[in-house]
This record gives sequence, C-alpha cells and structure tokens, in this order.
Amino acid sequence: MTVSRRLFVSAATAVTALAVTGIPAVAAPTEADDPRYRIPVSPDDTEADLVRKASQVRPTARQIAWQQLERTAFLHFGVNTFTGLEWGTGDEDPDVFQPTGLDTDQWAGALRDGGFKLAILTVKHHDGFVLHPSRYTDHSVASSSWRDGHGDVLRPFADSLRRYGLKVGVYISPADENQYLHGVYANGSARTERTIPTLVEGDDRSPDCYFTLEATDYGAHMLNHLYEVLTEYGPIDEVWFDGAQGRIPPDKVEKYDWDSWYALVRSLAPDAAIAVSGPDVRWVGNEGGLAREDEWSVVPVQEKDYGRTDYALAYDAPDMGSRDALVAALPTADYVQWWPAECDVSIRDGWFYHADQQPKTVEQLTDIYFRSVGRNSVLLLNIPPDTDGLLPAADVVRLREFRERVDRELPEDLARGARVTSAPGRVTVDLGREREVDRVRLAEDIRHGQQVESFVVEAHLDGAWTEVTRAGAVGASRILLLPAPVRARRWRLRVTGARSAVRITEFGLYRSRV
Ligand code: FUL
Repeated sequence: MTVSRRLFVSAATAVTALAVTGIPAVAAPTEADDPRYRIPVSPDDTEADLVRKASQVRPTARQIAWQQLERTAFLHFGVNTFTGLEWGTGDEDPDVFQPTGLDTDQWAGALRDGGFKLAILTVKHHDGFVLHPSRYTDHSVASSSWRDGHGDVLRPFADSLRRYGLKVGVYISPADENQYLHGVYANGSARTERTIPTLVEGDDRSPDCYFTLEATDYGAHMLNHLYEVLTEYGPIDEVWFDGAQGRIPPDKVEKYDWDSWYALVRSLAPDAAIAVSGPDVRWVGNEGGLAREDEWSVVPVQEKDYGRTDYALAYDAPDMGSRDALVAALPTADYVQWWPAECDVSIRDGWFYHADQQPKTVEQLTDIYFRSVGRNSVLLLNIPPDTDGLLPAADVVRLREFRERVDRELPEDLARGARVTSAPGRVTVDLGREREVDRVRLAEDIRHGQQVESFVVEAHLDGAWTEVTRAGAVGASRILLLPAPVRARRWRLRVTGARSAVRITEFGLYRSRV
C-alpha cells in the first residue's frame, strides 16, 4: 500500500487542502467561524469589562442551528441492553447482542411523532462495543452471530432518521473498556503524528486526502473510528463526547487528543455540533433534564488539556453566567464563551433498557420540558430500545402523549397577528379584545447574543399596567407559567436589566388547554 502520492492534510492546512479535493472547505477551530464566539478575559478585568465582553459574545451558525432543535433524543443501545448493565465491562461476548426485531423506522416514526428533531445513537458506549462493522475493533456487531455478522445499527438508524426528517447524532465514548483491555487505551504511548485514515489489510478505501494529526495510539484509534463514522454514514449533525470513565480504574489515564479529534470532526462534519466534552454545547450539570431558572449561554470557561473547553466554575454551579458568576469565575476563566446548555435525562431510570423500569409520566415529561426548553436549553431525552431492537410500546405512546400535551400547553399564540408596538426594551401587544393568558413565551434574537438580565410581564388591568410575572434571563427561549389565567386585552414586556441592546423576537401569549 502506498499513500505517498496522495494528499496529506494537517489540522492547520485542512481548509485549503480539502477545498482542492472538492470536499466543502471548513475552518478547523470553532472560533474561526466567528471570532466573537469566545472572548479572552484578563485578571485585571473589572465587572464592567466582563459584562461588556459577555455582551459581545455571539453564537456560531452551527450553535444557532443546534439551539433551534429544541427537542432532541438519545438512544442508548448496545451490549448493556442484553446484559442488564449500565456500564459494560469491555469483555462481553459480542453474541449477546441479538436485536432480532430491529426496526429503526419504528424508532424514527416514534421520535418524529414525539416532536423530536434529532436523535443521537450510542455508536460506542464505555464498553467499547461498536454498533457498526468497524475496521478498527473486533468488539462490534460484526463479531456477533446476529445477522451472521452482517448486522449494522448505525446505517439503518441514520437512513431511517433522515427519511423521517430527523437529524443524526452519534455518541462515541472516549472511555473504552475494550481498548483498555487490549492495551491501547491508556497504554502510555507517545503523542506523535498519525496518518488518518490508517488503512488496514484488505482496505477497499482510497481516500482523496489523508490527515496528519497528533495522537497517542488510542487517540489514533478514535480518529480512525471518527473517520469511518463521519465519511460512510452521511451528514452527521451532532457528535457527543461523554466525560465519564466507565469502569476503567481512575489511575489509568488517557489524555485525550481533543485538538486532533475536533479538527477531524470540523473538517469531515462541518455542521456537527460537538457536545458535551466539546466547544459547541455544554452539559447542564445534572442528568435530570433540568436547567437553572436563569440559564446563560454566555459562560466563563477555561481551556484544558489539548484545547478542551471546560467550566471555569463548577459544572453544577447554581449560577453559571450572571454578573456575580462572571466575577466569581475570573481567577479560573480564560474566556467568556457561547456555550449553551443541553439537558439530558432518560425517560426511564436507566440509560439502557431494563424490563423492570417504566417510562416517566406525561406530567413529569412536561415539567422537564418547561424546565429545559423553557429555560434557554435544548432537551435531550433518552428512550432506550429494548432487547428486540424496538422502542417499547409504552414509551412510544408516552412520547406521543408528551407531544400532544406540549401542543395543548402552548396551543395558539394569541399575540400572532396582533398589533405590536416596540420601543427599546419594551414590547406592547394589543390583542384587540380581552383574552385569558396563562403561559408566556419569550425569545431573544441570539444572533445578537444574550442580553436580558431581568424583565417583567405586565397586563393592562382596570386602567393600569399590572405586573403578572417577572424573571431574569431569556436567551433563545423562556417560558413562564402564570399561577392562574389573567384576562386582559393589552400586554407588555418590560426589560428591566440588560447588558446591551435587546432584540426580542418572540413575545408569545397562550391559554393552555390542559
Ligand atoms: C454518562 C454515562 O456514563 C452514562 O452511561 C450515559 O451515557 C450518560 C448520558 O452519560 O456520563
């Protein structure tokens, strides 16, 4: 095999080289898309400096597209589905994986009917078992007798999702028990230049270009796996890198080659948001699907390891982005960055399917919706396929009921088509006649950042503007539930605190039908 005639691409030159070979040109680092995606802070910054910088931070186009998804789904599926474990061991017999009734159209249909716009499959969980026939591991569907070793979950998953109009995400666990057992993960190997893809014996690929990237043995394994997933399964919209180590002993540390992994993802999947050990999307900090009341998308961060974005405050700090938080984070912060929150939670107790668990109620899911989507976050709800390879019937029904309930919670925006007058920091709506309202939905135009720090919503009652609710941050989506319906013709949003000029794109008024 000779590769020398072919084009080699390092992370730094990926833009030009890929353009030459006809693959869409993209910039490797996120900040190259929009230099305002993060702004450096300095130890001398005053509170006013920090607030000014935070007000200047803007999302990238890919972050805006991701935020608009609102409801996304997780599908935890793998050997654990059959062993009953939540964290596998890496030495499972691949034969345990027998989803004899696998039907990814059933997954996609149920998710679409549930109002979901994207789903993320655990292509590889911490055990290292891979759901497509990878050239780089024997711990995969290809080693199972399921479909005589010709099984693949990722391909029908991606095809079905696209057919049903959903976007495709992949969960590729950095921790890998199987590679640890094989002496690849955390083997102490040096970080050196690696050629990606690394062709294997009998390889039928002839890539137009190769990447030269710095990596350890395991880092190169991850790069080769990413290369397969990102080149052979169509456009990928989210790449999810988890932070957990699984059962690998904590002293076995593999320092992940984040810079190289990110550069490869950016080049091969330019539209993919990299979450949550990634620069585009932040883990909200709990696995209950719950955002903070005032959730900021502009947060103080530090840069760790090889270019990994990390929290400057604790990942679960109760306040992640207020003025106080910006000041408190200054000793550890390198930047203020657009790093919006994703709220992950499972419909059942476990992430993987267990026959003895039941899906959450519609009330619980609706509460989670209001406390995630309603608080400037994206919901990532896990629905685990069962041992047949199907979403359980009870969960499918629950998803549909959940969507119908959200539709009834926010049925018709009474303010749509109404007379609206705007002044700086103020929006007044005249509904033409008195209407009952019990839900208010607000949004800022996040192309101009996140600016609102406090606001009140008022109704014109008995000749006077009367406060009906108040809150802090808005961002891409803030939904407020009024304790009781209020009947009024004229409604007003009054911003009482902001970092810079405010642009409200939504002041929706609803009367729920629940
Ligand atoms: C965690 C993992 O350890 C869990 O198994 C699950 O995948 C969850 C979404 O992320 O960190």
